[in-house]
Amino acid sequence: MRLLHLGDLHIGRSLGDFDLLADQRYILDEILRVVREYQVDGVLLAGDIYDRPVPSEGAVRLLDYFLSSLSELAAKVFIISGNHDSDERLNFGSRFFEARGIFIASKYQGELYHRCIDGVNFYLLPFVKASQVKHFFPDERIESYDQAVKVILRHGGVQPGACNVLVAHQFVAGGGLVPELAGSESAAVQNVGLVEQIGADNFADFSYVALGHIHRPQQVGRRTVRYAGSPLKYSLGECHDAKSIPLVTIEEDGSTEVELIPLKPRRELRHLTGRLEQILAGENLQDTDDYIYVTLTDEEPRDNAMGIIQGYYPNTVRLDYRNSRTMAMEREDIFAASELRSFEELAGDFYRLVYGQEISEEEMAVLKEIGAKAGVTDEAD
Ligand SMILES: [Mn+2]
Repeated sequence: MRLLHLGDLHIGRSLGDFDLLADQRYILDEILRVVREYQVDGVLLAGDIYDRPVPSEGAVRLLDYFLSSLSELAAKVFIISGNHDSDERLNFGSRFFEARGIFIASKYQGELYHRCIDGVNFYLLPFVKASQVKHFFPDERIESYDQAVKVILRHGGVQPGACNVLVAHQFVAGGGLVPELAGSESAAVQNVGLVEQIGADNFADFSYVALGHIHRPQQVGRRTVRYAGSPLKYSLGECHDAKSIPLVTIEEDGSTEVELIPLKPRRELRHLTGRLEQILAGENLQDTDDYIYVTLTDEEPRDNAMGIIQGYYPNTVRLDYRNSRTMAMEREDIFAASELRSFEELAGDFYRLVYGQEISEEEMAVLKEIGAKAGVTDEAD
């Protein structure tokens, strides 16, 4: 059986002020081409289907187009919800869609979703938090996400030695290694704590584990436990990443091959650094339709720099400066002299840095109260 693993489509996402729907339509057409060319039997969608719980009309239309096209190609589709999806909305029509080979598990309700198709067991685990799972197993000790997933799998009826595939949307760390983030994941993912991490050791009984949540394509521990990554670059941090989708071939004995199919976007995402004249010099102008982040190294701010650059690169997303002034600001670590400064001064500096204005007396009072409770202010404060 041949499966294609996709994660984190985030349909409806934008890049700065630019709507990415046309780029997403393009990349989904590329994926449909792969499905056709390799005669893919099933497509695994590992959560964060939409970018938002309430997707735009255009986003709904695009997912409708993608699912209808997959159905016409007779590919089965397995969908779970991610933390960006609304479980109720994604569940719409799921009982009808099943008759057409589209399987949706958007909400964990005490039982691991399981379907056996052509001898392969598909287990679909939508995004879960420990607190949600606890509710179904009052007698089990569930304090971390790892314990939650262990309990779900233990009660899930997974048969060791059978041909098992799991689709999940969680933060999985393998053998002490934490996955590399792409930078476009939500803040909650970027600040994930130990409590939210799940060990890859949970997956010993699975031939393949299709993960979503992290946007950089990578394996976790072994080759057959993977994050597909988002199919498009959704942040500057990804501009040097190579996007791909895993094509997974599972033999009857459960042995698994993974081949990464490279994805080419409609427009690349690039980062240009230099003085305004260098960036716009004729010999440097190329692929002007790409999405561009610009870092100007000019010492003085340039009038209407964004407007000028967009005259050449209409899809310029963002502009910032890197010169002796910005570097001096970076060097000036406000905590460097923290020993010599009061809590009030440090808090005031931090507030100014983040909000660009002075902290109010009320806010300072609240901060000092919290500081005192946490034991970071001295008695005099
Ligand atoms: Mn995501």
